[in-house]
Amino acid sequence: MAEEVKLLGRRLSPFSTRVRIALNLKEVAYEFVTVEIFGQKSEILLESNPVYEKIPVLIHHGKPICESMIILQYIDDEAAKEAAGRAAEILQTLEEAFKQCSQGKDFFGGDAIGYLDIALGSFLGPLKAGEKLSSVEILDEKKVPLLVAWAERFSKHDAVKEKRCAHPTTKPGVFASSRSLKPTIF
Ligand SMILES: N[C@@H](CCC(=O)N[C@@H](CS)C(=O)NCC(=O)O)C(=O)O
Repeated sequence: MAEEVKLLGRRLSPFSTRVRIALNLKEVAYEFVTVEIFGQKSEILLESNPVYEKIPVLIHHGKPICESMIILQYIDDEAAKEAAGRAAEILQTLEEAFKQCSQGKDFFGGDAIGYLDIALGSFLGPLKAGEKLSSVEILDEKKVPLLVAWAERFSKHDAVKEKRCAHPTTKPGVFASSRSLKPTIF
């Protein structure tokens, strides 16, 4: 939401304040436009919110969004989309790095999982969760095919799957450390 964000409101309007707080939290720069709501309402307000003629109205790239709670949801969604976009850029760099490090082999470390595989692979869980929450596919096969294949190999590796295994005698939720133990709880 970096450019062209306008907020139609008034300083003392609590509904406008809601939106200002959300924009500040997400560090979105915006132009605050004080509009007339008493007597003859401002033209820009009538154009942007012709049905209710109320503030606040957020104008993003010329598109008006009305109702403070809907605006908050919109700001949150846009911030999530932007974060996903930034993650996608970083992944492009990693795709290139994988090509160079792996030299056509399965892992960053070559034939076997190395430190770099572990360092990056441990983020795959949160990354997948982020994809679900934002409905944006970050590990996109069309954009980063090598990384997608690597992530699949990495996730299927015994050493990675093992973190889900529990010792038969341990209490639920306590992870076992031995590879030979069979999973009984998860
Ligand atoms: N449900 C709306 C309420 C907005 C609202 O009541 N705004 C007041 C100012 S605080 C307003 O624009 N009043 C003008 C009018 O009712 O004509 C929201 O959450 O955005």
